[in-house]
Amino acid sequence: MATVGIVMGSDSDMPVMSKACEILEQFGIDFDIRIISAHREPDVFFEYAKTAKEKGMKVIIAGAGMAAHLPGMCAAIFPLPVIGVPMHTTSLGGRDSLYSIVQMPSGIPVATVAINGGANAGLLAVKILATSDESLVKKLEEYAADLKASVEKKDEKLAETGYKYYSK
Ligand code: RP5
Repeated sequence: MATVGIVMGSDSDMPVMSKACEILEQFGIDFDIRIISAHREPDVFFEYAKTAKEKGMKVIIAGAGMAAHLPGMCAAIFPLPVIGVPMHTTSLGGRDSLYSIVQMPSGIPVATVAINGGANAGLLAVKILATSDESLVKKLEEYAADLKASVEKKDEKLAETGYKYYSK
């Protein structure tokens, strides 16, 4: 049984959605993935969204581009949190996807991340699950500490350039 469902409108979304997969793997969270087009196969989509909760999913991460209705329609049917990932598009730079996903009517929220924000979608799913799992909180704290250490490392390298370095 997967705790997180990852669904996307096309295989062209996979490079972005794979970032969410990587994060969930890193945190040891069970997930499954599907390509489902809400527009081109509404019956398949409806079955997916309708049965997700009984299959054990706690969060759905849905990525889509252009007239990106997949996340919003997931949120209309699935009673638990839905995270929307707007895809970058060549025609409108992903604003089309972003506006389609973020501008949900009152009562049906989708937690929308940045355009191409697959990694943050994964992290947000982890944070939602961490509200009832202390071991995930610990892993999130370690993740944050690693991020800090990586910035400090970059800062130290900068000091080696020979440019006047701002120090306290
Ligand atoms: C959306 O249309 C998909 O989510 C994808 O981002 C976009 C383009 O799909 P393809 O033309 O690559 O199948 O449904």
